[in-house]
Amino acid sequence: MTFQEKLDKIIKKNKSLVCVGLDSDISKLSSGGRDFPVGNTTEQYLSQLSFNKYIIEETHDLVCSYKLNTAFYESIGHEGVNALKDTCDYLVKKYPEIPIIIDAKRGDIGNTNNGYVQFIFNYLGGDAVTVHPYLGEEAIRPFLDTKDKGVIVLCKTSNKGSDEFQNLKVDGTPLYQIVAKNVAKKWNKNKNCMLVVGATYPEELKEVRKIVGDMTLLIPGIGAQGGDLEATLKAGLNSKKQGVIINSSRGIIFSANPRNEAMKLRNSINKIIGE
Ligand code: NUP
Repeated sequence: MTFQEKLDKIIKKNKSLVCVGLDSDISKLSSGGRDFPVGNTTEQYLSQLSFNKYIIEETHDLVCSYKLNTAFYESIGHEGVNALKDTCDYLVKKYPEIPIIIDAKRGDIGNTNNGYVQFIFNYLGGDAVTVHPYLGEEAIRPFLDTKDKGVIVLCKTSNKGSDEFQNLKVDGTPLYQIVAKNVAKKWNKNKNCMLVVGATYPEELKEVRKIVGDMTLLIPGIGAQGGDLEATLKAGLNSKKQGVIINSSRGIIFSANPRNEAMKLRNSINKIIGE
């Protein structure tokens, strides 16, 4: 099954376009003195794995995917990398129908990318990965050639400074639009490409949507980064009123009630789509 097929299935089953970001920053897990229910007990001081299990159990029927940003695991060394792997194993075993996006923002020369492919898809069992486009299609080939896996290319990122390069004009066209065009028209031979566009840039999102047709877009920036949900959906939905994966990490996982937050986001999206 391809990433897109897996995604389409779970969107239908859970009626959700919400991707919960398991950005389980260790410094936030051990503070606050909050109790998290874990199995039949409660724990105050959590490992990344037990926190992730808690979030997954609270939200698995409300999401279309989970996104793990490797930074939050790599930052603490082997314990974190083990937690990343164990969380993926937990999802693969318990909720194999839910796609796992590894937000690793990789991209090197082709030979080196083979190593990333091995780690992210074969070792971790991820279904999709985020990559930088800067080295070009030829270098990204090892990712693109994994036909069943999703390759999500950074196009217009949500951060304040993303204009510096991404909006530079090349022969009159902003660079992010050239990325969108090349990925949609040239890189997507295996129909496994997607793009990242931040919810903080609805105007640019609208332009990207025009260029890429119905392609799926991963959209972070809702929640903690303040992106406007309605403007995002208006600009980002495709002709089938789908084609977006709306990510929220901190806004859900570190809220007082992650299940309620995930449900609120799912329902708000569905309400706007239904209008
Ligand atoms: O443009 C991007 N913006 C962004 O926030 C591309 C990303 N991959 N992300 C990631 O999405 C970011 O690194 C983090 O993992 C998540 C957003 O988290 P939050 O702001 O919802 O907590």
